[in-house]
Amino acid sequence: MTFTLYNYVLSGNCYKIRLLAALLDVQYGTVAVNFHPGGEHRQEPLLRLNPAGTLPIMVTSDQTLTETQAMLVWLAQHYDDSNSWWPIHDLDTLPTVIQWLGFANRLTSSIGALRQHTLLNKPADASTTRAAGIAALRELECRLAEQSIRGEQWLAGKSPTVADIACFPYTALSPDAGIENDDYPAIRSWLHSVRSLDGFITMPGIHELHQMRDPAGASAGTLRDHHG
Ligand SMILES: N[C@@H](CCC(=O)N[C@@H](CS)C(=O)NCC(=O)O)C(=O)O
Repeated sequence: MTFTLYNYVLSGNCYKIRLLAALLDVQYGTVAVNFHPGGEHRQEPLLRLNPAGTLPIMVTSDQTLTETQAMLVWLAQHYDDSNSWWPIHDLDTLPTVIQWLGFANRLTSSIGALRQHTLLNKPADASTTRAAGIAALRELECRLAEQSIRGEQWLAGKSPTVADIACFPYTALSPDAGIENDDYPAIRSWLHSVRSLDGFITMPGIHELHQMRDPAGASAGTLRDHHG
């Protein structure tokens, strides 16, 4: 077995690992954790694996990882022979990748927290997390628009990296938190690029791209194609 993922199907962070594993065609074992309503991640025996009481947890043959972004790097290092997902030899791109891995934590603590508040009634300061989530989306939109002017469609460099996978789930899931992402064209185009990757898998709550409400409201409740 390559690794075991302690997994919750509705967790955006667990999904990052499932997604990159699917893109790299890696087989692995899962342990389903009753995150809600069971709260198993905050009890023994899981607390012994991760004292922080969070998911995902990845157990490999020689280590236990409890930070999602580190797990993405581990996966890419072990299973991406092209070294493009974690461009360890591209010293111009690597710092940018790390920058956006850090940014992914901001998406978790803003949109991720507000989504849990909205869907699972977890405590959160809704107006602060909402403002932080919108600020993060605006920042992401600026970056992706700049990249598009350079003729590049990914967060760092010319091909997708772990940074794109780290930032994808909570951006795509933002409507679950009550933050629409339709109004960000560069983000929409990037979401489409990620969804188009060979081997892409989805998760509940990630909406089909190109399906947007008619802005004029002419045909309320219907969806229309919006190819960008
Ligand atoms: N630092 C962790 C945080 C992950 C995280 O926040 N996970 C959420 C689920 S997506 C969690 O377990 N939250 C604990 C809780 O809400 O009880 C990482 O990035 O891997």
